Amino acid sequence: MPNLQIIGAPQSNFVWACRIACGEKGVPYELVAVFPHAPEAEAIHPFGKIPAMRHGDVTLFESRAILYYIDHAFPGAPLAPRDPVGGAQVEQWISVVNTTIDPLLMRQYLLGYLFPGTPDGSPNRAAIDAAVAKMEPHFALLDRAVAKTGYLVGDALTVADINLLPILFYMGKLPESGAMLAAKPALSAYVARLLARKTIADTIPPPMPGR
Ligand SMILES: N[C@@H](CCC(=O)N[C@@H](CS)C(=O)NCC(=O)O)C(=O)O
Repeated sequence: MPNLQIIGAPQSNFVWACRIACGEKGVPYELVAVFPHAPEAEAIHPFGKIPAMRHGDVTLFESRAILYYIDHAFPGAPLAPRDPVGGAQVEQWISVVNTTIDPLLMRQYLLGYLFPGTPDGSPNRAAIDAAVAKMEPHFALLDRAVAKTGYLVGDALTVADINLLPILFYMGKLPESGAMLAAKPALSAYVARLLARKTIADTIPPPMPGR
């Protein structure tokens, strides 16, 4: 079987999660660093989004599916509990992050800074301020969730943490979200501890080109 390819720019939180999972499982991979809607992404993802994945004849789109494949197709310590309750709790956290937290924190707030769509390229204050007004409960929820064990599920790293950490990394870099994160001791400690983990420290994304 040829090496697995993760297709997508390293700045994408979803691409980064897939790369961390490869690192944790010891799976060699090639990063095909392309932006959304590049031919390599369009060839696999029906909407041209990133990440996509290719492993021999296996192609996949959607980070959740790619994380599942990496965890289940290769030997090594599981990245999610295999019992129904633990496994369901991992799915619960991935689902709420991907359907509720990512849309607010990344798509609305972060992109309000990075891709503001304003005539002069200045931050899109309307989008940012509207997001900021709703963000605190998200940080409070996550702070409570990791307070007990230092992980979202059980007492070990799972794909739920791998899926969340890239978002929190970006939140630490912007003023309003950085202040909210700093005000949450358990969540701040969680981010600092995970960022020091080799598979994560080794794959910290470069800045967006031109920013
Ligand atoms: N639900 C998808 C979301 C992927 C996604 O939104 N990727 C972004 C980059 S972080 C993208 O490709 N955006 C381009 C677009 O939405 O057209 C997943 O989990 O893989």
